[in-house]
Amino acid sequence: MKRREFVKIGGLGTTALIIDGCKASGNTEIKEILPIANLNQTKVISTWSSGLKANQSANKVLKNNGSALDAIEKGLNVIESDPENSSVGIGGLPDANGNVTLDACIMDHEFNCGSISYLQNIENPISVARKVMEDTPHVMLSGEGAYNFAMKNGFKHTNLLTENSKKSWEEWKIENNYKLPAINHENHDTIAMIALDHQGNLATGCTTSGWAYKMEGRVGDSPIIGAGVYLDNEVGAACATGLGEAIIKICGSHTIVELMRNGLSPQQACKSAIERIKKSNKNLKDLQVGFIAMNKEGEIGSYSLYSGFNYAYQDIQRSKLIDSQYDIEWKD
Ligand code: SD4
Repeated sequence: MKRREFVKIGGLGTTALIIDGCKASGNTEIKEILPIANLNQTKVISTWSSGLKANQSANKVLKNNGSALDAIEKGLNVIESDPENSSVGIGGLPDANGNVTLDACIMDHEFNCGSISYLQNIENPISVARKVMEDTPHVMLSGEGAYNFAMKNGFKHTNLLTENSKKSWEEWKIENNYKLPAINHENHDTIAMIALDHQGNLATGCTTSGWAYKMEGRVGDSPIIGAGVYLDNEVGAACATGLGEAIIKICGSHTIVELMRNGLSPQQACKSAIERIKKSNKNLKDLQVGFIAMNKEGEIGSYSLYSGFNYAYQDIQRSKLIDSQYDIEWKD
């Protein structure tokens, strides 16, 4: 890939967002051009197609001059409360013992961050993470402590295991004899989001029930600042989805922000992080990872190890699902 994706095409403040394709061969191709109004407008990106709905809610906040941080919380709340999404909040697939355990984190433009891990029975973990950030001297609360903190702060005890998720778990126990399913190209839909507000501030967050049928106590990348998300308001933000164990090993989101600091576009930085995923994992089979990133100028990018990853883009004019560029074509 030769150059960055965002170019000016006119003298009237009009710009074009060019999302270019990077195939494993290294060929560059222009995939599509989305005209947008100006560089300072608000925008939001989030992982997977469920991001379309989350972006809408985030965009409402941004349109009303709200902060990127509020947009992230409101956007992610929508998916956490949606029982149809099997990787997040209510309806999330449980661990091997049948307990839905949640990981989430949030970060603002001033390096403030909050996180919860192994939280159970709370519908909106991203809001608990925000409370940890704003109302405690800590960054991360976990397990029972996180639950007790949530209860003290007015969150409601909620059963997150829906009939559908319970049924899937029971079938898994019988059919797979407790063998963990791989996080591959199609079986995950954790939501991670980046928003840019009218003040030019970024925020990011991520929320998930993690790897379906994981070992009891397992925590993934999603609540780990630097792995699941990272943000430096002078540079940009990045976040991740996919196999948390692989993302943690390379501090995925932090790596991307540092690469952007060193001059790479969001797209180039995501691609480079996927190269590191390849280098740091001997067995790439059944290991999907996808990154999305946005820099301070509002340029966006994404890259995944395998085909099949997509992300939702929304600005004041349009909402769109974009197929991510990737390294390897998935073949069953
Ligand atoms: C995890 N990264 O717990 C999460 C899973 C994920 O879409 O992203 N699923 O490892």
